[in-house]
Amino acid sequence: METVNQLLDSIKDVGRDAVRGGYSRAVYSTPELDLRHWFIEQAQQRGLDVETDRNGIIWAWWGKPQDGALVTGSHLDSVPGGGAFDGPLGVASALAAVDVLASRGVKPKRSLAITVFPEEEGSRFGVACLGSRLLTGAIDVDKALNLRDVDGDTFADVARSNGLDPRHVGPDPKAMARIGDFVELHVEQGKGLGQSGPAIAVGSSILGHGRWKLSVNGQGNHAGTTLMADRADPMVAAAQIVVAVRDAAAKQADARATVGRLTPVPGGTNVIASRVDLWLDARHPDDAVTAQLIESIYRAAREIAAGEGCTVTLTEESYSDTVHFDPELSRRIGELLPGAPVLATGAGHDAGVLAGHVPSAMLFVRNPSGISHSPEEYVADEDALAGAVALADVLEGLL
Ligand code: HGY
Ligand code: MN
Ligand code: MN
Ligand code: MN
Repeated sequence: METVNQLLDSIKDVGRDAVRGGYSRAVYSTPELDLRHWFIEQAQQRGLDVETDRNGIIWAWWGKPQDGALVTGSHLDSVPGGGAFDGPLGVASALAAVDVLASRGVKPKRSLAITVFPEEEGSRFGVACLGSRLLTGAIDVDKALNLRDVDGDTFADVARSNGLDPRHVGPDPKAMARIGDFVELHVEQGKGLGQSGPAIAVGSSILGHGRWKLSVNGQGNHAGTTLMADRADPMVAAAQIVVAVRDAAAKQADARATVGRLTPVPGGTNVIASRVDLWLDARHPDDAVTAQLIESIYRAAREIAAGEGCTVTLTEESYSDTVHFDPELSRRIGELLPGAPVLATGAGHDAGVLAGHVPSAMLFVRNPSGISHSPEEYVADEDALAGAVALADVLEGLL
């Protein structure tokens, strides 16, 4: 059986993005479907029984599907131009951990399942952790089915063309009952583990985080015939709003706010845009502070837009409160990984969505630079191996 590094190496060419660098593996795109097939093959090679549930979550079972099982897993979709480890490290480590448990002759007292969640990044339909939100009922099903990708395809259409029945998408108490404990291993996103010392940390909490869309409406017009004094140019307002977002977050200790995506409509070089859509990602440990931050950003945006003869609207796309992982499960994991530091994370995860419903915990594997959502994301081979063994130790201790 391959090691975690060999497993990752076997998918290193799937979904490479020649333009952005890194990987672009949007949910239900060809690369992500190829990775799903890779996972299913690897699981079946290990004698795991594989099923895909009504929300497109893949479950690979060691032992018969049962309530109260031990579940580990992550995701295979990526952000555009993402790194090689965000998601796949957790999935590959789970496969490698099953090999370690088998080589140790472990006889599980309860079944173990490896899960792969769809649309963890929300890169295609705009809502992060869409699969686990559907599973737990954390998103309105109609809202989910009507989410659209950049081509205008709805999640319902794309789900249907990938074998799901939109009429059955949504909360799945039967599947939830199968999760006795959930543990997700993930590449560290940030610099908590540093360059030396333990390579594996135990997660404590996930920062509250949300996504909002700001639409600046102006007057579309001709770039050559419209005098500067006669313009209501939403791009000029949008540029100032991006800076206002940075300024508002800089005033709040521990706040983060980013405009990672900005789309002028119609988007012609010789056209004054009629509208500019900006997508805001804002995060803070205190949900009330995040709410205030959004209010101050929206106030500033309205003033800026008015100054440019434009208007602006704000809509919330998704929000997740700050989440604390299960203290008892995390304590047991800490005992199984003596000396492992405990780290909070600023990144959202399916483990965070599940944490409101079942005992859920996370392990983080060192990423020396802390850079993630970038082709520069990195895990050294020896740290990836240590992560897979740590996951095996934790699973053995919990089985
Ligand atoms: O955006 C996040 O925090 C996660 O990587 N989906
Ligand atoms: Mn991830
Ligand atoms: Mn991510
Ligand atoms: Mn499409």
